[in-house]
Amino acid sequence: MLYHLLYPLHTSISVFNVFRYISFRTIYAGLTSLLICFLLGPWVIKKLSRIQIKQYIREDGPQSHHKKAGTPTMGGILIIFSVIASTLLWTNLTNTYIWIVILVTLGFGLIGFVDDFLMQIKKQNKGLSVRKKFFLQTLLALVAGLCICACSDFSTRVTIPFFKEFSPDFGWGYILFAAFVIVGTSNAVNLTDGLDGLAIGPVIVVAVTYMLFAYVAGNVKIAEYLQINYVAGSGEIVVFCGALAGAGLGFLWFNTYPAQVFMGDVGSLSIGAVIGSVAVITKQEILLVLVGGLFVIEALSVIFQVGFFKITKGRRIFRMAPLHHHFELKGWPEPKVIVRFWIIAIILALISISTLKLR
Ligand code: 57M
Repeated sequence: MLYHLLYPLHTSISVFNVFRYISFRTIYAGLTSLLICFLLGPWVIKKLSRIQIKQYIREDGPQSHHKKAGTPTMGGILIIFSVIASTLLWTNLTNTYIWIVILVTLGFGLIGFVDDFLMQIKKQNKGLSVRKKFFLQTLLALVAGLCICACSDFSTRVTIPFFKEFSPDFGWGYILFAAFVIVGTSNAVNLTDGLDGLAIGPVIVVAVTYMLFAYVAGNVKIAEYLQINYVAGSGEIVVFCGALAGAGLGFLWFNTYPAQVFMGDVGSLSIGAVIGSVAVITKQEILLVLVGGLFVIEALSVIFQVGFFKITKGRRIFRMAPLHHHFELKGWPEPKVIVRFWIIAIILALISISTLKLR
């Protein structure tokens, strides 16, 4: 909105020319969402506590989690609100990709909201059934994939990291592929969100990394120089990633150990899905496996644990899945698991960025 209101004034007041720059708008989008979280955070937490939106803790979980009972959840509402408000203020609203990421955030947020809400009604740690949740996620992700593919000039070629020339064209299959990326990331972030700040830390890292990828993909000269797929209009996604990173930092202020609030499914499902969408739009879809490698590791630990448990009728690879519980049960204090996982997320992001050159 600010872009549309103030940039046109640059012909008479030259200082408004800064609104043209993606870098300027990204910084202020980040600061705006951060400020919204800081200002509204205490009020939202108080409100959630007052209306009894409190986390139910599983009996079978690590002992250390029982003291977390009663922590307000659904703090994701704060993240979604600040990201969207900041995006509306600082992006070019004629950009279709911006509306797609807004709709994905709201749509997946709604699924998470219903899930969290049902948990509150049932007064136990179970919301929507896995089947229903998966169906709704897939439906929405297919719509998002279709909208992305319908954008003019959007290529259905997939970028293969480390290969300059090889970029297979998935054609209509790209919609299914995009939906897979979006649903997979949504669930992987959800699984990771089991310790204070564990998910939101890597979300910030991933948002900052995709800021760079979106900038590169949206700039015809740099894209050509680095020989990566150019995506016209993806530059605005940089501003969105800035808003996401800022909201992540603002939320972390309250979610850091010992957490005053959890994000709930409303937060984890929507943030995960929008990260998947950003990866698709910037055409760094497969690289997300590395950028968001921590989420992948957590999801794989569950897949292997459940698979092994079923095949061997009761034996386990890890003390408990997802992986963060394994280290907790080994006796690592919670902050140690969290910070070490963050360090891994940063290392993976740095390696991913190096692929821009390593090709
Ligand atoms: C939800 N939710 C947290 C909070 C957060 C298939 C199976 C592996 C699924 C998995 C599962 O349900 N995962 C997704 C994870 C829960 O947090 C809430 O959920 C939201 C995110 N969706 O925002 O509202 C608990 O996590 C802790 N927490 C924090 N700090 C935070 O900032 O401490 C969350 C955020 C909270 C709080 O304790 O209550 C969750 O873990 O439930 N299931 C599991 O993760 C379970 N694993 C399991 O059953 N493993 C089995 C195998 C065979 C599948 C095994 O290894 O034997 C564990 N979950 C819990 N306890 N809580 C089991 C033990």
